[in-house]
Amino acid sequence: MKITDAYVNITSPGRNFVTLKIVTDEGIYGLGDGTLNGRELAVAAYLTEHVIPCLIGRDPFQTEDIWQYLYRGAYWRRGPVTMSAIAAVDVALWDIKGKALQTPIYNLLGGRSRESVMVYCHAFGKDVGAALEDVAKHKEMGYRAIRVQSGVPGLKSTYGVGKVAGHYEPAERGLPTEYEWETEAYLRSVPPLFSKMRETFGEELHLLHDCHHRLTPIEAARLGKELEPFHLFWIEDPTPAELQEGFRLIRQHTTTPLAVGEVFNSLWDAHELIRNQWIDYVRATVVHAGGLTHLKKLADFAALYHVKTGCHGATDLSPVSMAAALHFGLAVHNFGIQEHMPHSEETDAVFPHQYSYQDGYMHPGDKPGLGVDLDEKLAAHYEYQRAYLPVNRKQDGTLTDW
Ligand code: GCO
Ligand code: MG
Repeated sequence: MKITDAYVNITSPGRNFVTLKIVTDEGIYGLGDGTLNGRELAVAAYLTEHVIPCLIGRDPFQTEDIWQYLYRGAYWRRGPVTMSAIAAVDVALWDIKGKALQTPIYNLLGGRSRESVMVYCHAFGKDVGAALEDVAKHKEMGYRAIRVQSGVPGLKSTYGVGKVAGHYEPAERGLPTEYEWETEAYLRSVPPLFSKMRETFGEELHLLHDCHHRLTPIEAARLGKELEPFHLFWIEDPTPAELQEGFRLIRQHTTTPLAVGEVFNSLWDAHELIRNQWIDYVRATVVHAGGLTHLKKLADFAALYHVKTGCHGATDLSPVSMAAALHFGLAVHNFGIQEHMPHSEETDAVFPHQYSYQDGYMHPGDKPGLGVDLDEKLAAHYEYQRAYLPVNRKQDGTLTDW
């Protein structure tokens, strides 16, 4: 089998998505997601200008060699743009392989290690009362694991809390929105939020929380310690992770489990974190960390150190990525949990898919390959619209991490 053509599709059914389609001489094609929120066109250009010309004529079964060719062969390694582009190629090739062999991708990754994968959803509210209501609603929908975010008294906006109830999409069209941040107010607000959650919902429900890179290690250590009585499943991205050693300090002070890595591009971003057992869950995803070929290596490395997967799954990861994540989650032994932020109806219509949700669990479906398609006619109705993630400033105007 040979690759005869490949092209990038850019569509915006409510939000932007970049999809790579690779076509073969046997008529089988594969899809890969290359969406990088707020920087979509950089990946699209990387693919069109620099990657696609090197793919034509290659054997799509050579996922390892093609991965190495694009990674080592570029000389310039890693980074979100490069690794998302490599991921788009890699996943499209696994899709082709699955279709050609007439088997779902999970069978090519080791087969089923479980019946289905536990997912967590997002609940939020402008205050504790509203967050409680939203958690109750999601519990009713069968979710066994719920991430909870609430507004911070004194701040006009914060990460994870939508302007309207029930809908949160951080990227906005137009230029970046500016958010406001005050660490002390935030640190005071989180323990009472989770105290109320446990008081209301008991111990069985898994509760998660995303700090979204906003704390220093010692602040994160304080938060983790104060949350210990409420037995969280994890706190996520407590501090920016460029300095992997920062996690040593957090770890020395708290038994609250730590998750990190939605912005990681490769195993090297998590190497020290895993090797030193400073984290419990690694959140690197198929799309931003080089595809299934690389993420499988990362997961296998993490398994040696009791670190489980907890892959990113926000709406900026297209249904193509969601399907890949579910095949991966069904297969890898050290799967922990998968994030599930359902897409809009428009997005689901553009990407018809086999995966399904039931009672807090998801399954990728048993169709050969990924089990996702791209309706190119429908996609053409939704033209790309420039959009950005917000930026964040402290109350004195200093730019800080969003
Ligand atoms: C999450 C993430 C997202 C990111 C978003 C950025 O845990 O789901 O933090 O909400 O902010 O994916 O593109
Ligand atoms: Mg997050």
